[in-house]
Amino acid sequence: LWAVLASNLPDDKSSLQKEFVKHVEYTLAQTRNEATNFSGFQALSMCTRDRLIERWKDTSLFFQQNQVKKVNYLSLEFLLGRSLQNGLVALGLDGKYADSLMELGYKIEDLYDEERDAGLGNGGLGRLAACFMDSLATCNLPGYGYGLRYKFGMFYQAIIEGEQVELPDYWLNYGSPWEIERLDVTYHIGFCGKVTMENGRHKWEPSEQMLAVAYDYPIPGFKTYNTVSIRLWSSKPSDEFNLESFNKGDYLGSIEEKQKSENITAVLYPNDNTMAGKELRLKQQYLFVSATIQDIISQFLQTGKDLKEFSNSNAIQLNDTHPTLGIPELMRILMDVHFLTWDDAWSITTKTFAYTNHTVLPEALERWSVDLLTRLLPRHIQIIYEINERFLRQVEKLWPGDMEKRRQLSIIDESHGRTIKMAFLAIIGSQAVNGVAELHSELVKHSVFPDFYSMWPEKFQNKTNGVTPRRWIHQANPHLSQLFTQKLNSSRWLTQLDMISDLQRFVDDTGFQKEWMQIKKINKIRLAKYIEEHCQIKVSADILFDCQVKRFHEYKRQLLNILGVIHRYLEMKSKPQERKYPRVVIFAGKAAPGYYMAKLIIKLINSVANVINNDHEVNNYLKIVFIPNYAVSNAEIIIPASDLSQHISTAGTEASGTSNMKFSMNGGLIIGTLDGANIEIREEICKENMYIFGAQTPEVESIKKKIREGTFTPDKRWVQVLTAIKEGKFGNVKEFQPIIDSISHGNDHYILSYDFPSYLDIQQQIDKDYYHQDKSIWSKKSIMASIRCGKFSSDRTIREYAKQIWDIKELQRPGPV
Ligand code: DL6
Repeated sequence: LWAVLASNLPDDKSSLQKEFVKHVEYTLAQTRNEATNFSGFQALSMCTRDRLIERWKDTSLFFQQNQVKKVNYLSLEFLLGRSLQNGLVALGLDGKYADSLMELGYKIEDLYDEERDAGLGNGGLGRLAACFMDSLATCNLPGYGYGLRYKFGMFYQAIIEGEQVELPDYWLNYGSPWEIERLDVTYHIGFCGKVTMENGRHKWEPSEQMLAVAYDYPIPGFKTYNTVSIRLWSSKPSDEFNLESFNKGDYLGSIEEKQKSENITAVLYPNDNTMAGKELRLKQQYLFVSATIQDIISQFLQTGKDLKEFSNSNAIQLNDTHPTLGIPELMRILMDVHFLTWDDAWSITTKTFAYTNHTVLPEALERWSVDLLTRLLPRHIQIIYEINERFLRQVEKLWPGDMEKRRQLSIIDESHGRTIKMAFLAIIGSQAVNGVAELHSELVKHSVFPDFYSMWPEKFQNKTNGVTPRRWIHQANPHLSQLFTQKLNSSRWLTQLDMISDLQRFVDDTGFQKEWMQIKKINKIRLAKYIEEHCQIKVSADILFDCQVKRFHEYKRQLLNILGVIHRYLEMKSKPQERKYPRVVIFAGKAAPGYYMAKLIIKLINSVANVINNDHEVNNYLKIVFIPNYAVSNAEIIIPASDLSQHISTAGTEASGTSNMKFSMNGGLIIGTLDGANIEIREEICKENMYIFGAQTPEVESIKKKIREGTFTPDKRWVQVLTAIKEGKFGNVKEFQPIIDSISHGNDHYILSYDFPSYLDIQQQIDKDYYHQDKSIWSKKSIMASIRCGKFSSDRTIREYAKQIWDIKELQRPGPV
């Protein structure tokens, strides 16, 4: 009877409408007259969720029954964006629901627009995790995501008088239709207290206790029944704790304590490529890994297998070092709770974990103070010391008597206060370490961790990033998706992106080129409308759209871009004949709230925009737009509309970049340095279809030295631009002095002054190509940039991880029976 009752939901029009109305009337308790677009969104989401839950439960059961090895992807960030359209597309019901709801008076796009982004991440690292979950599901790979359910996601960025203002993102204000609260899945998390010995074993008695509660988010695969999930933890006071305080008669005190524990998962730290070093962040990290490891072990034990088999059933991937405490936590549980020996526990641990490095910037490499760790996690610090001691014995064998090596390789850094180097712990405790693009992985081996590489060359790998074509082409650029499907006579390209290279046969076809550019125009009109609504600036869709949208960081060099804009402006002002290549330069991105220089660069951009956009002599030829609150949902509008996008980091600083892949797939040409994945994109799409400039990685150090020593003479165009700022042409000179200082007097750490001339030269070439009377020149480049990007699907990346790191196999749950 149960099987019949629980059988699959029908999807004829009348059933879809009934389900929808049922959710409006009963779940939301609204009448037809009360229902707004927002309630329409909620009801449709719940219809979608019901169907996803069905698939997700079936998939989990199928994986369990088949006793497959699975990967557990641990990430403090998942930048999911919106889920409704994605869910409906995966179910193949987007079209059917659009028709069904039309009859009920709803336009499905309006409902999509009601959804708040789930912004549980800062930038590339968090969005990569979201793309990976999509690919795991689509490639039928057994994978589970684990993360934290922040109540406040990435802050909302407003621009007020040119400055970034941060506002809270209370994305759960109206609840999330996607989450399934699992009040039955909770784990105890301890902090502080003491460690005693009992029967020769360590016993940790924490003095602070709380609970982590699970919230599950289904993630559907595309063109497969498989549906995986992300389990996010939320902190909650533990019952014992409240009772104890209550018994002491301290009622209000106990409520305060309750709030303290709820605070742990309250907010996402808004730092990208820098670490905050706050106690609360360390507590987040530990709560996260402790709940996750307990959960993985508990599921494993349900299979009845011996813990020694653990690593045959589980791989654990660390998305950067943020979840590295998982290593001592697994050791602790294996030894102190399940009484395994050190050697057995260590053998399991080092076969299970793998670590992805996402940055070479020293300020982003995590270190935690030994004092703080000792106080919060007294048992873990013991385990870390022991790991370090045993590791240093290996170092001693390889470099006998070399105290300097011992100091350099120790997990404990004694140089400025005692700190734990989390990357060292991650490398020592993992079976594989990978970078995220070829150049980056080489730097990881040879510049960042050379001694570890010499000890364990076989551990080090490369896994070039990728992005999901379902969201970044099909959903964001429906016209392009249609064109691909029509010309390839199949939609299989959505799961085999390499197939789009077949379209190369159309590259010289003028009809195809026209259709291609028409699609670009439609997307530009959509973006122009968005800009008018959000920035009150009118832009023409007939001119070149040049975008730099990403987090604000000095190494990403938005400053180089705006200095280039100033140069363009000065030229147009002094030479009217230069007013011939119209362009709109679009910026978007957030700066970490405490990153003074990044925020000042945002201010400079807006000040320059203010001057140029109001200058009637030139503003038909040059406009600057700063789109506030860059997030996944507006990236889906910006990216398909770009003619040109800028990925101009100092060579050797950007680990990979992923928006470069998204722009290129959507036919936007790249102006970039030979950095991160730009290099591999160029290899794929050919050098004539990309605008490369600037110093290359091996030269950078000597250029920096010349700049420092004052032996480098900057180009005169550079001097002119700086002079214009110093003369106050773009607002308060004093205000922008720190920016000037950061790139003058030998201070130019990111070598902007060196790269500036080649940047301007290549920009001139771009103007000529874009506005060439032979329009096919640009169209061909745009087509090639897109159709040669098959490699950059996250399906390719995830299959490489599956095979070369996790050793997991595809397993597809057959459709409904
Ligand atoms: O791997 C994803 C993404 C890369 O594409 C970017 O190049 C890189 O900057 C970013 N790294 C971080 C590092 N954060 N921490 N820690 O976000 O990763």
